[in-house]
This record gives sequence, structure tokens and C-alpha cells, in this order.
Amino acid sequence: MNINNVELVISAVWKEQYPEGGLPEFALAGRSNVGKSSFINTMIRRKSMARISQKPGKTQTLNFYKIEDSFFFVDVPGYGFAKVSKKERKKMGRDD
Ligand SMILES: Nc1nc2c(ncn2[C@@H]2O[C@H](COP(=O)(O)OP(=O)(O)OP(=O)(O)O)[C@@H](O)[C@H]2O)c(=O)[nH]1
Ligand SMILES: [Mg+2]
Repeated sequence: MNINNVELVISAVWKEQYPEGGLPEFALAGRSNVGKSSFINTMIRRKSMARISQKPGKTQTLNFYKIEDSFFFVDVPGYGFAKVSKKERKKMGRDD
């Protein structure tokens, strides 16, 4: 399948920022560094739309990629490697 239209709609840190409109959303949960972002890139046939890294903890926000105006892939942070400062965590919301 050819994918012509991929749009990073938002890198969200608040629930209020999640896109509206009711399109289906597909998100992969898993430990950090297992290849969630890479999987999305493979699925949409883009080398580096979703940012990847050899170091765990690359993805730090909920990144909503709108595919062909019909659904979202949501790239989420992995768990296990929260390399986020206390200050940043406060900004994101609950710190517990
Ligand atoms: N050998 C191998 N390496 C992979 C595969 N998929 C991804 N990688 C590598 O694994 C590393 C981590 O990939 P990411 O896609 O950034 O992992 P992630 O799950 O999004 O990590 P976080 O954003 O930290 O949650 C990168 O160096 C990728 O090149 C795979 O199928 N095989
Ligand atoms: Mg990632």
C-alpha cells in the first residue's frame, strides 16, 4: 500500500491536546528502546518520521501521526527509562 499523506498533528503532553474528530488511534505500548517508533516508520514507509534513537527514552511525548486522513498512529514513550528532569515531569502533570 502506498501512503502519500502522513502528518504529525501534535506532540501532546496534555489530554486536552489530543486530536478530536474520532478517528481510530493505534498506539504501541512497550518498554523503551524495543522499536516502537521504528515500527511506525516501517508501517508508514518513512525512514525517520517518528524519531528513533539507540538510546532508550527517545520518545517523550504522545506523537499523533495522521495517516491518509483516516487514522492515527500514536508514538508513545516507552517505560523503564524516564530520562526526564523533575522540572519537565512537573510540566507534564502529576509527579507521582
Ligand atoms: N535489531 C533490530 N533493531 C531494531 C529493530 N527495530 C528497531 N531497532 C533499533 O532499536 C533502537 C530503538 O528503536 P526505537 O524505535 O527508537 O525504540 P522505541 O521503542 O521507540 O524507544 P522509546 O522511544 O525510548 O520508547 C534503534 O537503534 C533501532 O534502530 C529491529 O527490528 N531489529
Ligand atoms: Mg520511540
